[in-house]
Amino acid sequence: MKNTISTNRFHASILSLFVITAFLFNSCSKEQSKIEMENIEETENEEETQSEEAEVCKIVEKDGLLILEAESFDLKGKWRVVEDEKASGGKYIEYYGSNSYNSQNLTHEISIKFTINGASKYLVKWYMRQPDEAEGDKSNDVWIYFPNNYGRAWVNDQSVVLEQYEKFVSRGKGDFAYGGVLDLHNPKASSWYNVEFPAAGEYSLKICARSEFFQLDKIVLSKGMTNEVAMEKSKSRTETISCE
Ligand SMILES: [Ca+2]
Repeated sequence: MKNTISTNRFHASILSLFVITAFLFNSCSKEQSKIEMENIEETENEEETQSEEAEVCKIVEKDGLLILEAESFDLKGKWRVVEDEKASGGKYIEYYGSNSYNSQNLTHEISIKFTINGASKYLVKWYMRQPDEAEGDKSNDVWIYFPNNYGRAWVNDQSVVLEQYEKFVSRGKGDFAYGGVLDLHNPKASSWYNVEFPAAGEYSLKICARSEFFQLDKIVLSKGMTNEVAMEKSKSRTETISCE
């Protein structure tokens, strides 16, 4: 009889253990399934985010013109965007810091990235403006540089590789004026600004502030046309953005 009770208790214990194990296993499975579902949802969300992030937009050339709106530059220091219906894209940028005539103050260095389709040479011009109250050649220049030395000047009948920031200058009031030449100091020379890209790819342009209250509307890189045609064609054109 005693043995029977013990046996029954033993069976009951085994049964209890089985029920508890089954319950725990079931709970764990549910918890595991929940975690797996959450993981799947997270993965799906990540994939959605990635496909949204996958669209990359680039500033590209169109009809021989690569236009860089000044307001698309990554601004740093005392540069600000100003809205103006006279400006291309309805905006220009203005430098409101101090003059920096002898060297570059990198606090006010700004840059922009763009994409070139193949090896090519461009003429570099801009649309700029001086404030109405600016005297003579005040507020009319910047420091300019294409990183990796793609810029070229023409000095003493020779092509010169531009390895550092150089002064770029022109004049204009009222409407934004097309123009821009290099004002080199060693040796002293004035030159048009060309840039030669060796292959298709992404490049950048850097500008550093030189004169207070200078206003920049857009940069124009042209190829396969005269300067006059580039001026005419670029007047009403804004930058071309390609997203894929
Ligand atoms: Ca503009």
